[in-house]
Order: sequence, then structure tokens, then C-alpha cells
Amino acid sequence: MSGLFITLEGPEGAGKSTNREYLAECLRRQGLDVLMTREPGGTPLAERIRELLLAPSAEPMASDTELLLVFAARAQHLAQVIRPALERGCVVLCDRFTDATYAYQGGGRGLSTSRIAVLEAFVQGDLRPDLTLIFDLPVEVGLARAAARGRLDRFEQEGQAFFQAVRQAYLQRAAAEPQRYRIIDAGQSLAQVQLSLDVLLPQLLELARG
Ligand code: T5A
Repeated sequence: MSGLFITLEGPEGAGKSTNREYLAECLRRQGLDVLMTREPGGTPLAERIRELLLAPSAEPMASDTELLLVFAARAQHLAQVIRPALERGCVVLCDRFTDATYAYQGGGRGLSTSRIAVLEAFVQGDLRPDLTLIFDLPVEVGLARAAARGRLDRFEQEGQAFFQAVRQAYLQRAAAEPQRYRIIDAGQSLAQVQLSLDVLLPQLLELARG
């Protein structure tokens, strides 16, 4: 595949969506064809699965159900959007991908990494992001930003311990494979975060232009 697959990750309220727009604009100004998308979701069917995952419900969702729904949405997203865009040579900027599964279902819910890896191989084959930006910030800062937007989704209703485990799982993954990950200090002001992205831009352009 000739495109470039960049994922944006981090705990709740880290600023992924805000900065995905900023990064897309920077890359487009350099003449690159950029596709922005998100997980769970990214196609009409996958967005319906997203609704199932995010809606608070009286019936508790089993962790395995959650894991399988996340990968069902991902299979659809890969087939309909991500793989075709990479084949066209686009830069795909995806708000969350499988690192979120390792962080939330692995770190947060406590599912084993090896079970997640089985599904990752089944759904993705060899496809992995070329680069992953982790927007890292203290859990309480991210949750306060999420809460300021109003009603909390099913994940946002989890407690601090869940999100501490999510954050640690992200940081452990980045430490284990430093060539694929860049950690952005997302607790800074938006202007400072965007300055950090400006610093990364030459690297991204080099990767995109091969
Ligand atoms: N999930 C997802 C799994 O459990 N497993 C998986 O495999 C996948 C793919 C939905 C949920 O799904 C779970 C994880 C999630 O809980 P989501 O909607 O992408 O995924 O997740 P959220 O983190 O809930 O999305 P948010 O919209 O809350 O966070 P963002 O996108 O990181 O933050 P953003 O850009 O919307 O900003 C939040 C607020 O903060 C402000 C913004 O203006 C906005 O109001 N803000 C800042 N304020 C001050 N300083 C800054 N630097 C700021 N940056 C942003």
C-alpha cells in the first residue's frame, strides 16, 4: 500500500479530534491527500456499532462483547475506508485504532493482550499504523474536559482507576516500540500542543513522501 497510516490516541479529552483537524490542514497545505476518520466508526455500519458501544445501558456489557464489537466495527472500517484510502495513496489520519483496544479493553478492562493480539491478526492481517501520536495528559485533566461538554458516554462513566490503567497501557506500548510512537504533552495549552505538532511535521512529510 502506498499511503501513510497515522493514528491519534490518548485518554479521554486529550484533544485528538481537535488536533486531527489541525494536522490534516497542515498536511493538505503541503499538497497531500488526507483522509480523516475515527474509531469506533468511520462507516455508517461501524457508526451504528459505535452507538452500541458508547450508549449507557441498564444491561452491563460483557468485556468480551465490547472487544468483539470494537473489532467488528474495525473490520468494516478497514474494508470500506482505510484500506481503499491507503491503496489510493492517501494519508489516513485516524482518531483511535487498535492501540485504544489494548489500552481500554486490555489496560482498562483487564483482558489479556494475547487475546487482543489474536483478533488484531485476524482482522488486520499485517496492517499496522505507520505512526501513532499519543496525546498524553493527567487523567483528571482529560476527564474535566470531557465533563465540560455535558452528558458522559458509557466509557466516560468509568472511574479514575480505569483511566489510570488506560493511560499506563498507552505509555507502556509507546515505551516498548518507540520508533512507531510519538508522545505529545496534551496537558499544555492548545497553542503549545500545536507547536509540538509543527515540530513533528517535517518527519510526517518525509514519511508521506517516502
Ligand atoms: N474505545 C475506542 C475503546 O474502548 N476501544 C477501542 O478500540 C476504540 C477505538 C470513544 C470511546 O471508545 C473507546 C474509547 C473512548 O472512550 P472517542 O469518542 O474517540 O472514542 O473518545 P473520546 O476520548 O471520548 O473523545 P473526546 O472527544 O472526549 O476526546 P478528544 O478527541 O481527545 O478531545 P477533543 O479534541 O474532542 O477535545 C475535548 C475538549 O477539550 C478541549 C476541546 O476544545 C474540547 O472541548 N481541548 C483543550 N482544552 C484546553 N487545552 C487543550 N490543549 C485542549 N485540547 C482540546
